[in-house]
Amino acid sequence: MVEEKKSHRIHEHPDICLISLPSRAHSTRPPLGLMTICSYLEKHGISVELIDLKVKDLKILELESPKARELEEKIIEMLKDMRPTMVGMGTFTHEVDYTLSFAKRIKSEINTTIIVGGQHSSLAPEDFIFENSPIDYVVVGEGEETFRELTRAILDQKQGEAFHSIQSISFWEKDHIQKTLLRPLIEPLDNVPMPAYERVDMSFYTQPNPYAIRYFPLASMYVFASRGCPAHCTFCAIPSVWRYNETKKPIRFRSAKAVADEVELLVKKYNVDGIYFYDDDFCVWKSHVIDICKEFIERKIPFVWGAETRVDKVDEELLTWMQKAGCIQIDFGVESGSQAMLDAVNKNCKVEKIHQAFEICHKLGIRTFANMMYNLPGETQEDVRMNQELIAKIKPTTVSFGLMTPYPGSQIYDEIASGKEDYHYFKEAEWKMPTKFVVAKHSLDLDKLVSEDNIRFNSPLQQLTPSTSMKMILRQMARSSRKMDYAKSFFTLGKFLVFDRLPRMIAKNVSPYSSKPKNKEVIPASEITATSSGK
Ligand code: B12
Ligand code: SF4
Repeated sequence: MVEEKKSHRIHEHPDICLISLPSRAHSTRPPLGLMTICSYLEKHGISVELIDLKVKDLKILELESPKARELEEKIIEMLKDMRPTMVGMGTFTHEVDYTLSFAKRIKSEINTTIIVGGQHSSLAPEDFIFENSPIDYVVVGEGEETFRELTRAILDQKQGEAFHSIQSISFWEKDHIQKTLLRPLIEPLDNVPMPAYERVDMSFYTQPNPYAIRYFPLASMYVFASRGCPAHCTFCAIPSVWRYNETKKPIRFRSAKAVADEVELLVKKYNVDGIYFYDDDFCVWKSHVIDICKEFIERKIPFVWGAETRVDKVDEELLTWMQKAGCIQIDFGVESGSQAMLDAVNKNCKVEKIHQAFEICHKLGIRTFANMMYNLPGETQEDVRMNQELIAKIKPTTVSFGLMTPYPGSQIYDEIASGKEDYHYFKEAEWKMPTKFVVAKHSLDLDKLVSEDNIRFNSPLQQLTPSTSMKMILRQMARSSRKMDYAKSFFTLGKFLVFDRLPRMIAKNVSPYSSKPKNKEVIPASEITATSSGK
């Protein structure tokens, strides 16, 4: 079951070993943060290994499960063999306890310096840095440059004061946590190299899967063309993620050339047919998006792509360029059909804009994905009705209803959650909405509402409706070198639909939030219906 990445070890005793946690072993999305750090450090002469074990299973790995333990053992064995000077890990909020206990284990098995970075540690370094913590340093915010300086100082065996001058780190000193000044964000963004694709199992990540360009199993990869988002939706943690740094610049862009170079590499070297632009909002800067499209068209790169954006960021001119350049699907963060709810979460967008964006996409034949949310602050039954009415009118190819979950880093979390004692609520495998996170005013059963609306407004026929996008996808598959992979993946997907999805639809249980039978492996919510809050 445990699949080791195919690439051979490059360094005997690397300066640093980056570890992707076992909870991500099933994920078909690569650890882009770790991969980018890996290329950045290597570019600056620091030797890096990356452990990213995979399991060929669409089901989530619970951190305490035997399979996750098996992976953990394997990682420990690899570390013992490798003996790196430092170990680095990234963490999500629900992984705090696990990261601490895993770090303790690593410390006792191989005495090494342990560094964590990523979303949660940037938000609350004190969760990792305390007296006798197994974690030595936290890297706050954007990791590349800070990590480079930190590892260099450790390798050069610098002491005490030297660490005070490294910006954006936290560590324990005598009897308190020391937090250094925050550093500016990296500019221009092209100074950050491409992720180290050669260090992960690309045959695993590029196998056709229906989660990138959603619900069409293409051999795909994820690419970022920018970092950040200028909006301030109150349920979203993204604005905080890149603002941990001193230059609180809301968004930075890669050049059109750098984006096209990365896409070209993925298409030519890894036979990828689809790219999903994982930017928080791909269309913030219209003329830049058009430049990117022109670059794709001029280079005649044979691929199709999808991206996430807001309804108020697109118009017919932009969408026409995007389609010409291969865009087949747009994921919109619609959230709600009620103006009052959009205002309540500071979406800063008018309902009319939703109608306009979907009309243009329909006119051009571009597939659409609408992310909708229930459980918005003060939501009434009338708001619920308005959501349903909106979806019936705008007719997206796919709609995903989710429940607003207030993640740390979001404004709503600050208003209603208490801190550490709430972290376990974010465990992906449990998906139980605690009463304290219910901010809707009505007393409808939220699990049931989400389940029923996901069934009611999604039909397989919608997916197969002929459109320009559909033609483009089929043409891409026809010219692909992966035809056999596609045949196999349709069979696997068919099996999943018949034996898993269909029975759950009949049982009216496609809500990621409804209780799951114990001891049964669970398909991750992010894989079934990507909630808007997980954007
Ligand atoms: C891709 C993605 C995922 C992928 C992760 C794939 C993977 N293998 O890593 C998937 C789909 C699995 C995922 C799942 C979830 N995600 Co997510 N995800 C993202 C997304 C869109 C992009 C992350 C990314 O690749 N960024 C690009 C890289 C370059 O940036 P980065 O990862 O942040 O890394 C940088 C720094 O953080 C730091 N860094 C990161 N790791 C490390 C490690 C070390 C040692 C160091 C020094 C530095 C460092 O340096 C990196 C380079 O600068 C972000 C939004 C965003 N724009 O960041 C949300 C985001 C990170 N996700 C979020 C959430 C909430 C989740 C889920 C909990 C949602 C859910 N309910 O399912 C789950 C958690 C699942 C799990 N078991 O881990 C939140 C985090 C909020 C929080 N407070 O924790 C975000 C911010 C989105 C949001 N809603 O606000 N996610
Ligand atoms: S929900 Fe989307 S638009 Fe709003 S802040 Fe988050 S990423 Fe930006």
